[in-house]
Order: sequence, then C-alpha cells, then structure tokens
Amino acid sequence: MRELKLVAKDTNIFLKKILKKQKNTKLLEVIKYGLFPGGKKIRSKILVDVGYIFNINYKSLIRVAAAIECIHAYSLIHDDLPCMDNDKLRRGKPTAHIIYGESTAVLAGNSLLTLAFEILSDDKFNISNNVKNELINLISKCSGHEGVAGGQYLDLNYEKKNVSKKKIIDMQIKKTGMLFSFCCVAPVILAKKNNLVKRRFRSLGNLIGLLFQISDDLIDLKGKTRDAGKETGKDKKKGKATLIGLLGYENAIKYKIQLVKKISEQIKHYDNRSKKFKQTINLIANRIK
Ligand code: GRG
Repeated sequence: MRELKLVAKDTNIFLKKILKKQKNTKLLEVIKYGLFPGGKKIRSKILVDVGYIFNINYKSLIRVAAAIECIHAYSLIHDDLPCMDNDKLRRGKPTAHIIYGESTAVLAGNSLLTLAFEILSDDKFNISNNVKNELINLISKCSGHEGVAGGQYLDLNYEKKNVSKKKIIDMQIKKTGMLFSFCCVAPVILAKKNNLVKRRFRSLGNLIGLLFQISDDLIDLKGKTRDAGKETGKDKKKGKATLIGLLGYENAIKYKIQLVKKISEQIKHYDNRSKKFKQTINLIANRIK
C-alpha cells in the first residue's frame, strides 16, 4: 500500500533527524539497528488515518508516530530476549541480542522507551503543554504494567496452561491493543475532543489490537519464515495461549471477520473521512507478514 510506505518513510526521516542530533554512543548504534529500516509502521498508519478524521496536521502526527515506533521497537527487542521469547530472527535480520549481546539489547530497549518521551516532550512539538502532558501520560500508561508490559507478563505466564477466552482477550488487549489504542486516542487528544470520543477511540484501538494479534497468530500458524521475517510455527511449540489454539482455525477466522465488522460499525459515525482508516483495517485483517 503506497500510503503505508509513505508514512513509514516520513516516520523514519523524522527519527533519523532526531538521532542525528544525539551524541554518538555505542547504544545509539543498537537503537538504530532496532529502528531501521524497521517494520511495516502499521501503528503509525492507524495514527495518521485517525488524525485525518480529525484534521490534525501531518507533521504533529509523524512526531507522535515516531514516539510510538520507538516504544514498539523497544518492545520487540525485549520480546526477543532469551528471558522472554528467545528469538533469533526479527524483521528478516538477527535479533539485537544476537548481534550485540543481552545486556546491550536490554539497555538499547530502555533507551528507546525514554527516547519516546524525549520526542513528545520536546519544545519543538508546537502544541499546548496540557495536550503534551496528556499524550505523555497516556503513552506511559499504555506501555506499563496496566498495558504492554503487563500483557507481556501474562503472555509468558500463560504458556502451557489452559487459559479462558476472556483471559486471552484481556492479555492481547494489553500486549498488543494498548499501543493501537494510544494511536487511536492520540489524534482525539490533539483535536481536544471530549472524554466520550476518547473512550470510543480507545475501544476502537483495543479491537484493532485483537484483529492485529489474530492475524499475527495466523501468520505464525500458516506463514513462512521467509515472508514473515521472523520464525513461524512458534506458538504451538511454546504452548502460547492464543485464540486460534483455543477456538480452532475456522472459528478464529470467523472471530476475525466479526472484529472487522465491529470496527466498521464503530467508525461509521465518521464515514466521510474514514476511507483510509478502513483500507488500513483491511490490510491488517488480510496481511501475510
Ligand atoms: C513496555 C513496550 C513495553 C515492552 C516491554 C517485551 C514486552 C514488554 C512486550 C512485548 C509486546 C509484544 C512484542 C507484543 C506483540 C505485538 C506484535 C504482534 C508485534 C509485531 O508487530 P508488527 O508486525 O512488527 O507490526 P513490525 O516489524 O512490522 O514493526
């Protein structure tokens, strides 16, 4: 998709500009390894699509996208560590800990998290301090123990256990949904909309996270390592708690279709400006890598 590529390019340009101004440390090399050329930038694309609905200026959206991609890159570096999923391949190349060693990968991950806060709190981000603060507060909440880190904890703890559908959904919303949720709510914050709109977009982000995760699990089940850029077939080996594992392949596909319908239903209020958003949702639902 041409527009996804454009968002990815602009986000990378922004990140490179920021990093160029920083001191050249060993960790900076690892940060760059984690960020570039990087992945699909699907979170950034959702953020830009929702930003379009609310008529938010593109430059601001790309700054927020860069922050979210730093946190995402951090989560992937840590997710691949031996103490977590112990993966050797990511985005078609050896994982950070394979190249640089475990402790360096941990520290580069930590530095990527704080880089996200640097990007959002920067004086050059020309928005009111209240709005800036709300964005930083939300991104922090989404990343911590109530969000991505908490979801990762559950993911690891549910391995090789019988886990209910409700618990799997809760874990996936935290692990994967919270960053999408941030991407859906951040433009609403920038547009200074009320709490009701924020809640609506938060729930939309959770649904996108579930959709994204089920597509990811399907790639793990059916996809090829060469296409995915990471080892596939791991979930079964590791005894991961997934909806496919619980419901079976056919029902998981049905569940995915229901999610797409729910998302369309929730966005219909913004029909005239949500065409790009819907295209991205279809891309997520039908992705192969
Ligand atoms: C607090 C952010 C944070 C991290 C620490 C390690 C950890 C806790 C969380 C791991 C979360 C994680 C890896 C969730 C899986 C989400 C997922 C399916 C990621 C793959 O995303 P893609 O396909 O990746 O968008 P690309 O490579 O395209 O960017």
